[in-house]
Amino acid sequence: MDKRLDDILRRAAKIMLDYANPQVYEKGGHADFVTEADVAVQTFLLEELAKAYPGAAFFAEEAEDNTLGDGLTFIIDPIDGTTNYFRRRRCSAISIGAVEGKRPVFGAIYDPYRDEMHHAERGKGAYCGETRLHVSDTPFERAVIGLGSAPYYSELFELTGRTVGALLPQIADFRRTGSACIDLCDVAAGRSDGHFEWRLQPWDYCAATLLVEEAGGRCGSILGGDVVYDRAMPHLAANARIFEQLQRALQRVREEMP
Ligand code: LIP
Repeated sequence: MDKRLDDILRRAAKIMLDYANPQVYEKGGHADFVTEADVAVQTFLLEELAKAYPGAAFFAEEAEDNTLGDGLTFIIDPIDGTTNYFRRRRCSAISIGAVEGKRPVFGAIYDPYRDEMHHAERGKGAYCGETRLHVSDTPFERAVIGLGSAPYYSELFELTGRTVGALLPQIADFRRTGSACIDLCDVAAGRSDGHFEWRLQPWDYCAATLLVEEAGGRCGSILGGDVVYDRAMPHLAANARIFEQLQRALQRVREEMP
C-alpha cells in the first residue's frame, strides 16, 4: 500500500477520535447529519492529499459542486457512518478512492476502532493489512446479505421495506452496520456474501468497489450496468456465484412495486 496514503489516513483518524463531543448538524434529508469532525477530517485530507499528490482533484462528501474529471481524482468520505460516529457506536471508517479515467485505480478504507486498513490496487489484489482478501463462494439460499437502508431518501422507504420482505425467505439473513464501507469490506473479506442499497453516493462505495472486485467479487448497478462514480446510484456488490441471482431478485421487487 502507498505509504503516503496509509500515513494520511492514520493521522486523519486521530483527528476523528480526538473529538469527545462533536457538534452535530442536519443536512436536510431524513436523518442526514454531519458533524464538525466530518468537516475537520475532510479539510485535513484535502490539504494532505494535495501536498502528497500534486495536481490531483477532489470529489468529497462535505464539498459543494463535486464534478468528476478524467485526471487523478480522490473520492473521499471523511467519516462513513456519521450517525454511528456521534452515537458512539464505534463502527465508522474513513474512505479514500483514487480514480483515473472515471475508474478506481487504488483505494483504502481505515477503521480506526478495529485498526483495520483495507486497501486495494487495480490488478494487484485486495488486502486487510498484510492479509489477502477473497470473497466467499456461498450459494444464494445460504447468503448473508448486507442491507443498505438508504435512510436519507424517504421516497425509497417502501421499496427498501418490500425488498426486505421479498428477499428474506430466499437467503439466510441480512446484516447492517450503518457504514456502507464496513458492510462492503465484509463482502470483500467473505464475512458476508453481498450488499445492496437502492441509492448510495460515490464516496460511500468508490474504494470499497475496487476492494470487492480485487477480492474476486462483482459490483454494478442493481438495475444493470456498471458502477458510476460521478453521481448516486443503486449499488450492488456480491460474490461472483450469486451476483446475478441477487440482482434479478432485487429487480423483481422494483418491477412489482405498485
Ligand atoms: C452512510 C452509509 C450508510 C448508508 C447511508 C449513508 P455517511 O454514509 O454509511 O450505510 O445507509 O445512506 O450513505 O452519510 O455516514 O457517510
